Amino acid sequence: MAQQWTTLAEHILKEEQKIPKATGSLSLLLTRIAEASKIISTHVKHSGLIGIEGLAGKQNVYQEDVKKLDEFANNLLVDTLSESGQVFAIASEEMEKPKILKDGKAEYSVFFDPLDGSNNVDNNNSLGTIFSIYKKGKDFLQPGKNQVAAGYIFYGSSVMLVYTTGKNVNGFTLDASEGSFLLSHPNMKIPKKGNIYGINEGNYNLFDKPVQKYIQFLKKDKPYRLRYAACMVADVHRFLIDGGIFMYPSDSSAPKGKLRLMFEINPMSFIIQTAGGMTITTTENPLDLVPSQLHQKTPVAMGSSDDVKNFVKFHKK
Ligand code: AFP
Repeated sequence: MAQQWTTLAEHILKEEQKIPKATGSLSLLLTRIAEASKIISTHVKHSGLIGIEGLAGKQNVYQEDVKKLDEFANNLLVDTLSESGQVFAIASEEMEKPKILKDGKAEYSVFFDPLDGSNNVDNNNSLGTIFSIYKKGKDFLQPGKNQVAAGYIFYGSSVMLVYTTGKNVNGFTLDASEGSFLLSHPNMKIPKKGNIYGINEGNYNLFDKPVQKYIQFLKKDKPYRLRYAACMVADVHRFLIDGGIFMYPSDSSAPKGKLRLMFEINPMSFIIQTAGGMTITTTENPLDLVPSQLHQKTPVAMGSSDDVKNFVKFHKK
Protein backbone atom coordinates (compact mmCIF):
# COMPACT_ATOMS: atom_id res chain seq x y z
CA MET A 1 0.00 0.00 0.00
CA ALA A 2 1.33 3.49 -0.85
CA GLN A 3 2.50 5.46 2.18
CA GLN A 4 0.07 8.12 3.44
CA TRP A 5 2.11 11.24 4.08
CA THR A 6 1.03 14.07 6.35
CA THR A 7 1.34 17.40 4.58
CA LEU A 8 2.72 20.48 6.32
CA ALA A 9 -0.71 22.13 6.11
CA GLU A 10 -2.36 19.13 7.81
CA HIS A 11 0.34 19.01 10.46
CA ILE A 12 0.04 22.73 11.26
CA LEU A 13 -3.75 22.39 11.53
CA LYS A 14 -3.46 19.36 13.84
CA GLU A 15 -1.07 21.27 16.12
CA GLU A 16 -3.41 24.27 16.13
CA GLN A 17 -6.35 22.09 17.20
CA LYS A 18 -4.42 21.08 20.32
CA ILE A 19 -4.45 24.71 21.52
CA PRO A 20 -7.97 25.64 22.70
CA LYS A 21 -7.61 29.40 22.24
CA ALA A 22 -5.69 29.32 18.94
CA THR A 23 -6.88 31.95 16.47
CA GLY A 24 -5.30 30.35 13.41
CA SER A 25 -3.05 33.38 12.90
CA LEU A 26 0.23 31.55 13.55
CA SER A 27 -0.86 28.64 11.35
CA LEU A 28 -1.62 31.03 8.52
CA LEU A 29 1.75 32.72 8.96
CA LEU A 30 3.67 29.44 8.86
CA THR A 31 1.73 28.37 5.78
CA ARG A 32 2.50 31.65 3.99
CA ILE A 33 6.23 31.34 4.77
CA ALA A 34 6.20 27.78 3.41
CA GLU A 35 4.45 28.95 0.23
CA ALA A 36 7.02 31.72 -0.30
CA SER A 37 9.86 29.24 0.25
CA LYS A 38 8.55 27.06 -2.58
CA ILE A 39 8.88 30.03 -4.95
CA ILE A 40 12.38 30.77 -3.61
CA SER A 41 13.33 27.12 -4.10
CA THR A 42 12.19 27.22 -7.74
CA HIS A 43 14.41 30.26 -8.30
CA VAL A 44 17.32 28.61 -6.47
CA LYS A 45 17.00 25.46 -8.57
CA HIS A 46 16.90 27.47 -11.83
CA SER A 47 19.29 30.28 -10.88
CA GLY A 48 21.74 29.46 -13.67
CA LEU A 49 18.97 29.69 -16.27
CA ILE A 50 16.96 32.74 -15.29
CA GLY A 51 19.71 35.35 -14.96
CA ILE A 52 19.46 35.56 -11.17
CA GLU A 53 23.05 34.64 -10.31
CA GLY A 54 25.56 37.32 -9.36
CA LEU A 55 25.44 40.60 -7.49
CA ALA A 56 22.58 43.04 -7.09
CA GLY A 57 25.08 45.93 -7.12
CA LYS A 58 24.62 47.07 -3.51
CA GLN A 59 25.82 46.29 0.00
CA ASN A 60 23.80 45.37 3.09
CA VAL A 61 24.15 46.77 6.61
CA TYR A 62 27.16 44.48 7.28
CA GLN A 63 28.96 45.88 4.18
CA GLU A 64 28.46 42.56 2.41
CA ASP A 65 27.63 42.43 -1.30
CA VAL A 66 23.98 41.62 -1.84
CA LYS A 67 23.25 38.89 -4.40
CA LYS A 68 20.36 39.14 -6.85
CA LEU A 69 18.84 36.01 -5.32
CA ASP A 70 19.16 37.55 -1.82
CA GLU A 71 17.21 40.56 -2.99
CA PHE A 72 14.58 38.44 -4.72
CA ALA A 73 14.05 36.23 -1.64
CA ASN A 74 13.93 39.26 0.64
CA ASN A 75 11.35 41.12 -1.45
CA LEU A 76 9.20 38.02 -1.81
CA LEU A 77 9.14 37.37 1.93
CA VAL A 78 8.45 41.02 2.75
CA ASP A 79 5.53 41.09 0.27
CA THR A 80 4.15 37.73 1.40
CA LEU A 81 4.26 38.66 5.07
CA SER A 82 2.95 42.19 4.49
CA GLU A 83 -0.05 40.80 2.60
CA SER A 84 -0.71 38.05 5.16
CA GLY A 85 -2.46 40.42 7.57
CA GLN A 86 -0.91 38.46 10.48
CA VAL A 87 2.21 40.54 11.24
CA PHE A 88 2.74 43.98 12.69
CA ALA A 89 6.48 44.07 11.93
CA ILE A 90 8.96 42.40 9.61
CA ALA A 91 12.71 42.45 10.14
CA SER A 92 15.22 41.06 7.69
CA GLU A 93 18.95 40.48 7.81
CA GLU A 94 19.02 42.36 4.50
CA MET A 95 17.17 45.48 5.76
CA GLU A 96 18.67 48.07 8.03
CA LYS A 97 15.39 48.77 9.86
CA PRO A 98 12.25 46.74 10.46
CA LYS A 99 9.17 47.36 8.35
CA ILE A 100 6.31 48.30 10.67
CA LEU A 101 2.84 47.55 9.32
CA LYS A 102 -0.25 49.40 10.31
CA ASP A 103 -2.33 46.32 10.91
CA GLY A 104 -3.81 46.95 14.35
CA LYS A 105 -5.01 43.42 14.99
CA ALA A 106 -1.86 41.56 13.96
CA GLU A 107 0.06 40.16 16.91
CA TYR A 108 3.24 38.69 15.44
CA SER A 109 6.61 39.97 14.31
CA VAL A 110 8.78 37.93 11.95
CA PHE A 111 12.57 38.09 11.71
CA PHE A 112 14.25 36.33 8.80
CA ASP A 113 17.40 35.72 6.85
CA PRO A 114 16.00 35.41 3.32
CA LEU A 115 18.96 33.61 1.78
CA ASP A 116 21.47 32.16 4.18
CA GLY A 117 24.82 31.21 2.65
CA SER A 118 24.38 33.50 -0.33
CA ASN A 119 28.04 33.15 -1.33
CA ASN A 120 27.04 29.65 -2.43
CA VAL A 121 24.63 30.92 -5.12
CA ASP A 122 27.11 31.14 -7.98
CA ASN A 123 28.83 27.83 -7.23
CA ASN A 124 25.63 25.78 -6.91
CA ASN A 125 26.03 24.89 -3.25
CA SER A 126 23.64 24.78 -0.30
CA LEU A 127 21.41 27.68 0.63
CA GLY A 128 18.73 28.30 3.21
CA THR A 129 16.07 30.62 4.58
CA ILE A 130 15.71 31.13 8.34
CA PHE A 131 12.67 32.56 10.15
CA SER A 132 11.80 33.43 13.71
CA ILE A 133 8.40 34.50 15.06
CA TYR A 134 7.55 36.46 18.22
CA LYS A 135 4.29 37.59 19.77
CA LYS A 136 3.88 41.33 20.34
CA GLY A 137 5.57 42.20 23.63
CA LYS A 138 6.56 45.25 25.63
CA ASP A 139 9.77 45.53 23.56
CA PHE A 140 10.19 44.94 19.87
CA LEU A 141 13.51 43.14 20.40
CA GLN A 142 12.86 40.23 22.72
CA PRO A 143 15.15 37.45 23.98
CA GLY A 144 15.17 34.33 21.80
CA LYS A 145 13.48 32.30 24.54
CA ASN A 146 10.29 34.27 23.74
CA GLN A 147 10.09 32.89 20.19
CA VAL A 148 6.73 31.25 19.49
CA ALA A 149 8.02 29.49 16.39
CA ALA A 150 11.20 29.23 14.34
CA GLY A 151 12.33 27.27 11.37
CA TYR A 152 14.44 27.02 8.28
CA ILE A 153 14.13 25.92 4.71
CA PHE A 154 17.15 24.07 3.40
CA TYR A 155 17.63 24.20 -0.38
CA GLY A 156 19.93 21.20 -0.64
CA SER A 157 19.84 17.99 -2.65
CA SER A 158 16.19 18.03 -1.62
CA VAL A 159 14.27 20.97 -0.21
CA MET A 160 13.38 20.60 3.48
CA LEU A 161 11.42 22.75 5.87
CA VAL A 162 12.20 22.18 9.55
CA TYR A 163 10.29 24.05 12.26
CA THR A 164 9.41 24.11 15.92
CA THR A 165 6.91 25.84 18.16
CA GLY A 166 8.94 24.72 21.18
CA LYS A 167 7.35 21.31 21.78
CA ASN A 168 9.13 19.24 19.17
CA VAL A 169 10.98 19.65 15.89
CA ASN A 170 9.50 18.34 12.66
CA GLY A 171 11.04 18.13 9.20
CA PHE A 172 9.16 18.16 5.89
CA THR A 173 10.55 17.31 2.45
CA LEU A 174 9.21 19.12 -0.59
CA ASP A 175 7.60 16.73 -3.04
CA ALA A 176 8.28 18.76 -6.17
CA SER A 177 5.79 16.79 -8.27
CA GLU A 178 2.90 17.66 -5.93
CA GLY A 179 4.30 20.96 -4.67
CA SER A 180 3.68 19.88 -1.05
CA PHE A 181 5.91 19.66 1.99
CA LEU A 182 5.48 16.14 3.46
CA LEU A 183 6.32 15.10 7.02
CA SER A 184 9.44 13.02 6.40
CA HIS A 185 11.27 13.64 9.72
CA PRO A 186 8.78 13.64 12.63
CA ASN A 187 9.96 14.57 16.14
CA MET A 188 13.63 15.11 15.28
CA LYS A 189 16.17 14.52 18.07
CA ILE A 190 19.84 15.43 17.87
CA PRO A 191 22.26 12.65 18.98
CA LYS A 192 23.74 13.26 22.45
CA LYS A 193 27.25 13.10 20.99
CA GLY A 194 28.69 13.13 17.49
CA ASN A 195 32.03 12.82 15.74
CA ILE A 196 31.85 15.72 13.29
CA TYR A 197 32.73 19.39 13.75
CA GLY A 198 32.04 22.41 11.57
CA ILE A 199 33.96 25.69 11.69
CA ASN A 200 35.69 28.06 9.26
CA GLU A 201 39.11 26.72 10.21
CA GLY A 202 40.79 29.15 7.81
CA ASN A 203 40.47 31.59 10.72
CA TYR A 204 42.39 29.25 13.09
CA ASN A 205 45.28 31.65 13.75
CA LEU A 206 42.82 34.38 14.71
CA PHE A 207 40.83 32.27 17.20
CA ASP A 208 41.22 32.61 20.97
CA LYS A 209 43.38 30.00 22.74
CA PRO A 210 40.44 27.95 24.16
CA VAL A 211 38.96 27.50 20.68
CA GLN A 212 42.37 26.56 19.22
CA LYS A 213 42.92 24.03 22.03
CA TYR A 214 39.44 22.56 21.52
CA ILE A 215 40.13 22.11 17.79
CA GLN A 216 43.46 20.43 18.60
CA PHE A 217 41.58 18.09 20.95
CA LEU A 218 39.09 17.20 18.19
CA LYS A 219 41.98 16.25 15.88
CA LYS A 220 43.80 14.07 18.42
CA ASP A 221 43.72 10.26 18.62
CA LYS A 222 40.46 9.25 16.94
CA PRO A 223 39.83 12.47 15.08
CA TYR A 224 36.50 14.09 14.45
CA ARG A 225 35.64 14.69 10.80
CA LEU A 226 35.47 18.29 9.59
CA ARG A 227 32.39 19.34 7.58
CA TYR A 228 31.69 22.95 6.61
CA ALA A 229 29.22 24.23 4.02
CA ALA A 230 29.56 28.00 4.73
CA CYS A 231 25.75 28.01 5.01
CA MET A 232 24.57 27.81 8.61
CA VAL A 233 21.31 26.13 7.61
CA ALA A 234 23.14 23.31 5.80
CA ASP A 235 25.70 22.94 8.57
CA VAL A 236 23.25 22.96 11.48
CA HIS A 237 20.93 20.59 9.61
CA ARG A 238 23.81 18.12 9.28
CA PHE A 239 24.50 18.29 13.02
CA LEU A 240 20.80 17.98 13.87
CA ILE A 241 20.71 14.71 11.91
CA ASP A 242 24.20 13.28 12.58
CA GLY A 243 25.26 14.95 15.85
CA GLY A 244 28.47 16.89 16.48
CA ILE A 245 29.30 20.55 16.94
CA PHE A 246 28.97 23.67 14.78
CA MET A 247 30.97 26.73 15.81
CA TYR A 248 31.28 30.33 14.68
CA PRO A 249 33.51 31.79 17.40
CA SER A 250 34.85 35.28 17.80
CA ASP A 251 38.30 35.98 16.41
CA SER A 252 40.80 38.81 16.61
CA SER A 253 39.34 40.44 13.48
CA ALA A 254 35.69 39.91 14.53
CA PRO A 255 35.34 40.08 18.34
CA LYS A 256 31.60 39.26 18.13
CA GLY A 257 31.97 36.60 15.44
CA LYS A 258 29.90 36.86 12.27
CA LEU A 259 26.52 35.34 12.95
CA ARG A 260 23.51 37.48 13.77
CA LEU A 261 21.59 36.86 16.98
CA MET A 262 18.07 37.75 15.81
CA PHE A 263 18.26 36.28 12.31
CA GLU A 264 20.47 33.20 12.60
CA ILE A 265 21.46 32.24 16.13
CA ASN A 266 18.13 32.52 17.98
CA PRO A 267 16.02 30.56 15.50
CA MET A 268 18.64 27.85 15.04
CA SER A 269 19.20 27.65 18.82
CA PHE A 270 15.46 27.27 19.43
CA ILE A 271 15.42 24.31 17.02
CA ILE A 272 18.59 22.66 18.36
CA GLN A 273 17.55 23.05 21.99
CA THR A 274 14.02 21.76 21.34
CA ALA A 275 15.60 18.74 19.62
CA GLY A 276 17.60 18.03 22.80
CA GLY A 277 20.86 19.75 21.85
CA MET A 278 22.71 22.69 23.33
CA THR A 279 23.81 26.16 22.19
CA ILE A 280 26.21 28.52 23.90
CA THR A 281 27.88 31.85 23.23
CA THR A 282 30.86 30.43 25.23
CA THR A 283 29.33 31.47 28.55
CA GLU A 284 25.60 31.91 28.05
CA ASN A 285 22.59 30.39 26.38
CA PRO A 286 21.98 32.80 23.45
CA LEU A 287 18.22 32.45 23.98
CA ASP A 288 18.64 34.29 27.31
CA LEU A 289 20.39 37.31 25.81
CA VAL A 290 18.39 40.53 25.90
CA PRO A 291 19.04 42.01 22.46
CA SER A 292 19.97 45.66 22.26
CA GLN A 293 20.38 45.97 18.48
CA LEU A 294 18.53 44.44 15.57
CA HIS A 295 21.71 43.41 13.78
CA GLN A 296 23.82 42.41 16.77
CA LYS A 297 26.22 39.50 16.43
CA THR A 298 27.52 37.02 18.94
CA PRO A 299 29.91 34.05 18.89
CA VAL A 300 28.18 30.70 19.04
CA ALA A 301 28.63 26.94 19.31
CA MET A 302 25.72 24.53 18.93
CA GLY A 303 25.01 20.86 18.49
CA SER A 304 25.09 17.65 20.52
CA SER A 305 24.94 18.38 24.26
CA ASP A 306 28.04 16.30 25.15
CA ASP A 307 30.12 18.03 22.47
CA VAL A 308 28.98 21.53 23.42
CA LYS A 309 29.60 20.81 27.13
CA ASN A 310 33.11 19.75 26.26
CA PHE A 311 33.63 22.94 24.21
CA VAL A 312 32.56 24.95 27.28
CA LYS A 313 35.07 23.05 29.49
CA PHE A 314 37.91 24.32 27.29
CA HIS A 315 36.81 27.88 28.09
CA LYS A 316 36.95 27.18 31.83
CA LYS A 317 40.43 25.63 31.84
P1 AFP B 1 24.93 35.18 4.53
O1 AFP B 1 23.67 34.99 5.34
O2 AFP B 1 25.34 36.61 4.42
O3 AFP B 1 24.82 34.51 3.24
O4 AFP B 1 26.18 34.50 5.34
C1 AFP B 1 26.14 33.17 5.67
C2 AFP B 1 26.66 32.97 7.06
O5 AFP B 1 26.17 33.97 7.89
C3 AFP B 1 26.33 31.60 7.65
O6 AFP B 1 25.31 30.93 6.99
C4 AFP B 1 27.62 30.82 7.55
O7 AFP B 1 27.73 29.89 8.59
C5 AFP B 1 28.67 31.88 7.59
O8 AFP B 1 28.08 33.06 7.07
C6 AFP B 1 29.87 31.54 6.78
O9 AFP B 1 30.82 32.53 6.99
P2 AFP B 1 32.36 32.33 6.55
O10 AFP B 1 32.39 32.48 5.07
O11 AFP B 1 33.06 33.42 7.28
O12 AFP B 1 32.78 30.98 7.00
